Amino acid sequence: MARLVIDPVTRIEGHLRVEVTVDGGVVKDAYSSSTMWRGIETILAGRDPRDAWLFAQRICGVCTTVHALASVRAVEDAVGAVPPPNARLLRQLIAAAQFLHDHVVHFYHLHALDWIDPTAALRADPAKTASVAQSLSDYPRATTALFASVRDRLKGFLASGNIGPFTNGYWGHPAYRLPPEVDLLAFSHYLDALEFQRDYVRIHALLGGKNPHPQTYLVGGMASPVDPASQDAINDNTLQQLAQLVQRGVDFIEQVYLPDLYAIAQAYPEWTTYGRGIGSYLVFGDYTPSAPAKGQPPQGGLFPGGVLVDGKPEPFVRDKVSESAFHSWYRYDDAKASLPPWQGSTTPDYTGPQPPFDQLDVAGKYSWLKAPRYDGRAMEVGPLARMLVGYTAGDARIKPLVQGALDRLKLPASALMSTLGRVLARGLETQLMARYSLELVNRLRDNIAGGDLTIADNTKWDPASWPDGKSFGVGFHEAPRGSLSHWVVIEDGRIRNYQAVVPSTWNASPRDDRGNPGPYEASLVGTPVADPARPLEILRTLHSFDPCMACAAHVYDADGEAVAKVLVQ
Ligand code: NFE
Ligand code: MG
Repeated sequence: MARLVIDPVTRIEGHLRVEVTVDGGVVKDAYSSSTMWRGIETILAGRDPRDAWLFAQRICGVCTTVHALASVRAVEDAVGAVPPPNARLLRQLIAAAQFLHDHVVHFYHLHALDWIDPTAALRADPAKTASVAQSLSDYPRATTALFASVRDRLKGFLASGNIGPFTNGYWGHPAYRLPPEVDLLAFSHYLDALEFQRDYVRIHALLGGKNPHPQTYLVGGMASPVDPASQDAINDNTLQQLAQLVQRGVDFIEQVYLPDLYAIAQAYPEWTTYGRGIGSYLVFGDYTPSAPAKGQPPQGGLFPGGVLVDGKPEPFVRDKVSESAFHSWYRYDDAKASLPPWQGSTTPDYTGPQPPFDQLDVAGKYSWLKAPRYDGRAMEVGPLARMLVGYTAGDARIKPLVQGALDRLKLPASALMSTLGRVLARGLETQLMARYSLELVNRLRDNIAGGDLTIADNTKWDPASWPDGKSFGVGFHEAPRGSLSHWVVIEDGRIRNYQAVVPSTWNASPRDDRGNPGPYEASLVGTPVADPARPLEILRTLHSFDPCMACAAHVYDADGEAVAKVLVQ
């Protein structure tokens, strides 16, 4: 029995540590710990609720914009402001751009190197690579000369000894199994994806002034005027640029991302049997034309809301959400309580060992993440949850999309509940979002052309117009990593309590007061580990969730120290 510690888990955002026990080459038990805390919830207490989104948005620089959106929605829900159609469309367009950008960054820059070995790509034949590429898609950058030049660049880069994010990769690990030509093809697309992601966020510059952290939100609507004829507003020229960028997104997803995803999926069929996880899924629902009802998530949108408990569909019920801090470094008055977010508290209470240390006390508190629960259960949120809930509900867009992918890979639907299923679901919903973005541009154009230039409901700007006494608001959003909610309590024009329940908190959650594990913890059990000093397989499953512990400066240790520590017990 070996205890394996991976700290930091790299190629993610923020600080994640996992401790696993490995026996007979298989993970028997796992503990997930976030080793950082930033305290935005406590920073928000006492502030003007109209400013909250500016602070909340700084929770993360990778899932930029999503916390601004959840925050304005929460405050609008509390004070009764209803954003008009243009504002709702602009917000969806900004969020959709984020969604596409984030998933492309994840697939190529945060996860692909778990499946492709760039050192093996050096053995590829550029002419064969070109014919593989041309057999997979119509993407024009697929010539022998291009792949020869990429291979030479890669060779020079690896020989330079200064290989940045590629340092300490587990290159040559027996779990890498792609043909060298597919390694070279995917690596070439890794480079193309850098350019794509840089260009695609121009949508945020056009609609939000900048990226990360677009600046045009407003409680009640948006602060960016729309006027087809004005140079100082979102105008016809902006709409044309948006349409071009969005079309580029559709092309990149369909010609590059999805073909690469299928090529990887076909090479690693056993990864549809590992990484199942908790087996229950939660989706709030989002991307809908209408404004949400008071205290409820957006209904009837691109992503239908719902819950799957051990395969059984149920409607989402808001008041079943709570957070336990039994194994988390926070103090609750009643340590065993699981608190609904409006009654939640954030009082830090670090009781862990002082560094340097070998192991966390996993019988006690061991993470800066609380344990969100739905009706007392851990739930997986994110792409797989969205695709499974939509598929099970027979959603008109999601069902055929998922069925088509399953048929193509000759897989049963149950195979989706796996490491590779999570990666596949992310690719499929990226395609869905790319096509939906085209619709959004058209709807915005039509709405403006019809003469509606309203961008905000200003009737609830003045705190004198807000409800007397305490008011409660919740803002739901389906962020790239999953279901996000911000919960606010307002009194006398000030924030009395602010709680964010974030996708990675659901997925990376520690155990709760009843000892039930979170999704990362459950998903690692049963994962094979061929070489405990190079736990590539554990990274595959963890990265399939796209972990984010929150945005923080994070340095990969180029000497390899403390990246893996194996204790034999
Ligand atoms: Ni910082 Fe995020 C997304 C949110 S998950 S990446 O998507 O909310 O913690
Ligand atoms: Mg929180």
